[in-house]
Amino acid sequence: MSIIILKLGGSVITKKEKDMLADLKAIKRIAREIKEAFERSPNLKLVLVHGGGSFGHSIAAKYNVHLGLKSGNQILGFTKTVQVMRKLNLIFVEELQNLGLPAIPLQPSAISIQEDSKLSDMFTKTLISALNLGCIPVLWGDAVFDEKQGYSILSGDHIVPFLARKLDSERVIFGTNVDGVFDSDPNTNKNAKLIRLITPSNIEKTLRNVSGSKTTDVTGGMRRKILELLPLVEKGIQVEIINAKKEGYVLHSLLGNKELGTLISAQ
Ligand code: IP8
Repeated sequence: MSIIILKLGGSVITKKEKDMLADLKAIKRIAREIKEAFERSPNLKLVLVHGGGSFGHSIAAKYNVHLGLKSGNQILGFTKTVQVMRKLNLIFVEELQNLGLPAIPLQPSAISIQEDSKLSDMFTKTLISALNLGCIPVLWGDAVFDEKQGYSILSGDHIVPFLARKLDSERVIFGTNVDGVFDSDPNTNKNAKLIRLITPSNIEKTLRNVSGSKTTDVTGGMRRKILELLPLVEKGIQVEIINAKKEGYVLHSLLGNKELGTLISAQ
């Protein structure tokens, strides 16, 4: 069975109105949905990746971690960013384990290296061993070592395409706080329509209207996400963007329903 990579956005598992506030209710519900997905589909092979939300992004922005090392006293900011992301991961993994799911954290900053903010390598043998053992590897957007800049931010959105290629996965699912990709900004246009299917033929028109993130987000937003997913789609990997804030969406998406949000596909 093919591996599914599910990214849960920071906006889904944290509350953005305050620094370092986990959305425990959402985390517990998503953990229950993942548990049910495994009960109903025991051969599921799942890799989880989560974002930074109000944990990683605010501290990274405070210390300009995304710009790399400019002066010595910023190194503390780098290490603090790693640490707050470990805290968020701890909360998430604990909830998964509480339900009996063998989730295992794999700290991206310990297994990855970047070059000019671009992920150049990740040691994935541990991840593959974890999957073969029946574990659920959990990775996250992190501050990581960078051969050019000293350190930089590795977004969970970058981890997903890297792993999808390396693990030969067929499906990647982005659980976000919006229903999918819209033809215009739904925050300002109440007639904005959800685009159900994006293919290489309508991608350019779609991107013209898709905006970036409105909150403190040092790694981009929807536009960048879609752009980075294109090469994956061209390789035949199906990408889905769903609203993970909506009850049951993570469950049904994991069980194979591809009509919950926006599907980006080669055909
Ligand atoms: O929320 C960024 O990860 P993302 C993580 O997946 C940090 O883009 C440390 C800002």
